[in-house]
Formats: sequence, structure tokens, C-alpha cells
Amino acid sequence: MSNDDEGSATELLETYDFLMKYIVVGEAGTGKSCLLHHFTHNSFKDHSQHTIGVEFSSRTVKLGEKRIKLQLWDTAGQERFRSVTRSYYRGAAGAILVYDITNRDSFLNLSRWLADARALASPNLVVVLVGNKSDREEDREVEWAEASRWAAEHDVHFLETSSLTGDNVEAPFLLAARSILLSIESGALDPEKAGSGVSYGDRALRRVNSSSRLSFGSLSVGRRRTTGKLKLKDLVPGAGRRCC
Ligand SMILES: Nc1nc2c(ncn2[C@@H]2O[C@H](COP(=O)(O)OP(=O)(O)OP(=O)(O)O)[C@@H](O)[C@H]2O)c(=O)[nH]1
Ligand SMILES: [Mg+2]
Repeated sequence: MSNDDEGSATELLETYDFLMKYIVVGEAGTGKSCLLHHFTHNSFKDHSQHTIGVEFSSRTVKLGEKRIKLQLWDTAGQERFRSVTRSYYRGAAGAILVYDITNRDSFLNLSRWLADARALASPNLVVVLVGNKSDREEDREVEWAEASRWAAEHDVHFLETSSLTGDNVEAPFLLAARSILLSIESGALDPEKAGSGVSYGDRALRRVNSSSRLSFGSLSVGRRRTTGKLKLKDLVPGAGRRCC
């Protein structure tokens, strides 16, 4: 159960405004499975083994008034699974691109992972670059500034995390969700379009049924623009800290 859902009624677990598909990609051993585990279980995954193919999990999060169910596809980083895992990229709205700050090779290979994701996922794919294992500062091989530059050059968000301590582990997922919501708000992304990686949840649909206007409070779909802006610091814990 997610942190946000603890203590909530069962109905809230089942209802959401949007469903978003995410893929988690990057070299083997960078900590993708541990990052996801911390995000979904709020604890470090002991004795993590290489992922075989793909593993699926989900978590519902809250951004402002919106409930968003994230479908999370954890992919294997090992080369031998590449063709299998690529087939899961299709229709992803968000990609969490992970490297290990103590392993320079995992950083140097990022372009390949990004190119694959951009080629195969949703055309509006939102990418968050994650430098994991920030707890191992003494073994650092990739400086924050260098990764931040790479992120800016490739038009992706960036932050560092530690799946071990839990530092910043929620931020990449919320940052991507926020960015996707803003694309919906601006009209750039249509959840009703096949392959967008996003669809309306039953909570949103129920509101459509009970109202002739498709409205999501601060977010609106269609021509109507929002009045209140979603602020990153309100939505993403730890945002603004080592994040661009
Ligand atoms: N110190 C530290 N170790 C970590 C962290 N995240 C993961 N690890 C360790 O890194 C190793 C690999 O973690 P995984 O999550 O299995 O890596 P992966 O990216 O899923 O690997 P594949 O499934 O093969 O692609 C494990 O030994 C973890 O204990 C972290 O934030 N800090
Ligand atoms: Mg794994």
C-alpha cells in the first residue's frame, strides 16, 4: 500500500483521476528495482537480484487534488534482455532513466537508453534522469554538475536519489506525473488518444457522467485553462533540492 493511501477508505484505493504508464530503464545494477521498491514499499530492498525481463508494480499518488495511479514497469538492465524489455516501452508516458553515481559507465551509456525510450514510448514521453546511490559520496564517479548539464542538453529532468536511505525516492515519480499533468492541462497531451500512456480513471469518468463539463478543479481538459498553477514544491517533496 502506498504512503498516501494509508488510512484511506478502500474506495479511494480503487479510484483515481488518471492512469499513467512509466518505464524504469538504465544499466544493470544501477538500483532500478531498489528505487521502485522503496517507492512502493517505503523500505530498502535487501539482497536485490538482477531483474529477469520485466516486473510490474503500481502505486497511487496524490498531486494536489488529483489521484494518479502509476503503472510501473521495472525493466532488466542486462543486455540479454534488451529485446524483451524494449517491447514494454510502447505507450509509456514517463521514463525514469537511472544511472549509478559510483559507476561512470552507467552514465556514459545513458544516450542509448534515452534513444530507445524516445523511439518506442509515447511521443510526449517525459523523462527524469536519476543518479542513484547518492549515499555513496566517497565512491562518486559522476559529478552532479556534469549530470545536470547532460540532462539540460537532452531536455530531461534530473535529480539524485538513494534507494538505501530513501532520500528523494518519491521525487522522480512525482516530478514526471506533474509534468505529464501539465501537458494535459496545456492540451499537448490527450489522455483519450491511444498510445499517450495516460488514460482517465474512473474517478474522472464519474465526474464526467455527473457533469456535462470535463473539469478537474485546478486542471481542466480542453480549451479551458487553469486559474491556479501547480507548484513543484507543493507537489514534489524534496523538489528544488538538487533537481532541475
Ligand atoms: N549503496 C546503495 N546501494 C544500492 C542503492 N540502490 C541499489 N543498491 C544496490 O545496488 C545493487 C543493484 O540494485 P538493483 O536494484 O537490483 O539494480 P537494477 O538496476 O534493478 O539491476 P537490473 O535488474 O539487473 O537491471 C544491489 O546490490 C543493491 O543493494 C542505493 O541507493 N545505495
Ligand atoms: Mg532490477
